[in-house]
Amino acid sequence: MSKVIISCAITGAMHTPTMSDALPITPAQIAAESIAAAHAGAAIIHLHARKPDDGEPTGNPDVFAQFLPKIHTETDAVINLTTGGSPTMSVADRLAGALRFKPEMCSLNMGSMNFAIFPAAKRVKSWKYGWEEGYVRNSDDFIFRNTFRDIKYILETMGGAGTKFEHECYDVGHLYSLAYFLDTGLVKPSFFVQLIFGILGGIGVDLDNLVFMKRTADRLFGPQSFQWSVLAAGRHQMPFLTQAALLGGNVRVGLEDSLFIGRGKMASSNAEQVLKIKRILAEMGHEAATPGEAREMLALKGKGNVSL
Ligand code: KMH
Ligand code: ZN
Repeated sequence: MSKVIISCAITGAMHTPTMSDALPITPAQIAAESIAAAHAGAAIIHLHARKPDDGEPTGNPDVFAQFLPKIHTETDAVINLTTGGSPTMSVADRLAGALRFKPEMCSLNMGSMNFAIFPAAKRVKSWKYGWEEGYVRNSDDFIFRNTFRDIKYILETMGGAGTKFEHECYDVGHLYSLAYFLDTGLVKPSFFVQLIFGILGGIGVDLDNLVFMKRTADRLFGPQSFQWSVLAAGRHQMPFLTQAALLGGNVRVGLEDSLFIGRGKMASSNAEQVLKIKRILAEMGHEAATPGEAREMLALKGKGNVSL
C-alpha cells in the first residue's frame, strides 16, 4: 500500500461564518475541529486564527496561543501555520504566529495575485457579523501580496527556525518562482509543493491543468526533488483530489478550501471531509500516512522542536 499525506485546512480566512455553521471560529472550536480531523486521519493540520467573538481573520499570535497548545498536546499531527493569513493583512502580521511558535511547517505563497470570493455574496441574504459583507464584496479589489522580497524574507526567517514550507502554487508562474529560489539555494530538496486549483485569480480546476502543473514541476525540479499535494476550491474538492490521488499526489481537504461534502451538500465538519477522502484513497489501495510517516516523507524537524 502506498502512503498518502492528508492535510486538513481547518478554517482559513476566505470563508466567513455566515457561509457555514460548521466553520470553526473560536479557539475552542478550532482546537476541537483540528483534534477530530487528526483523529480521523489527517497527518498535517493547516491553521489560521480568527477573532473569537466574530470570526474575522487575525494574525495575532495571542489568539493562536489559545488553541495551538491543545492541538499539540492532544494529537501527534504536524502543525502547519499559515503565513498567508488573509489578503487584507500585512506580511508582518501574517508571519507573526509562525515566528512565535516556530512550527514544523508553515505555508509559503509563491506569488502575488488576485484572490477573490466576491461571487459568494450573491448567495447570502443576511450576514451574521458586520465585517463579513464588506470583506467578501471587496475581495474584487484584493491583491494577495507575495513579492520575491516577501518570499525571500519568509524563507530566511522561518527556514532559520528549521520550519519546512508548504509551497502554495496557484498557477504555473509560481512554479517558476519556486525554481528561481531553488537555483539560489534558499530552497533545498526535498520540498513540499501544494498545487492549488480553482481560486478566483488562479489556475482553474481542470485535469489538463493538473497534468500540466505536475509535468512542469517535474521538468523544473526533477521528480525526486519534491513531494506534491493538491487542493481544489469549493465543490471541486473531492472529485479533483480523487484525480490527483490517481496520479500519485498527496491531498489537502478542510473547510478552508471547501464547505461541501458532496454535490450540493454542506460538510458538517473537517473530520467528515478527512474520512471521505480516506475512504476514496482506500478504494484505490492507498493508506493515509501517519504523522510520523509524514514527518519522514517531508524530513520535518519533529514535534519536540517547536515553540509550544
Ligand atoms: N486558502 C488557500 C487556497 C495560506 O494559508 O497561506 C491557500 C492557503 C494560503 O492556505
Ligand atoms: Zn491557509
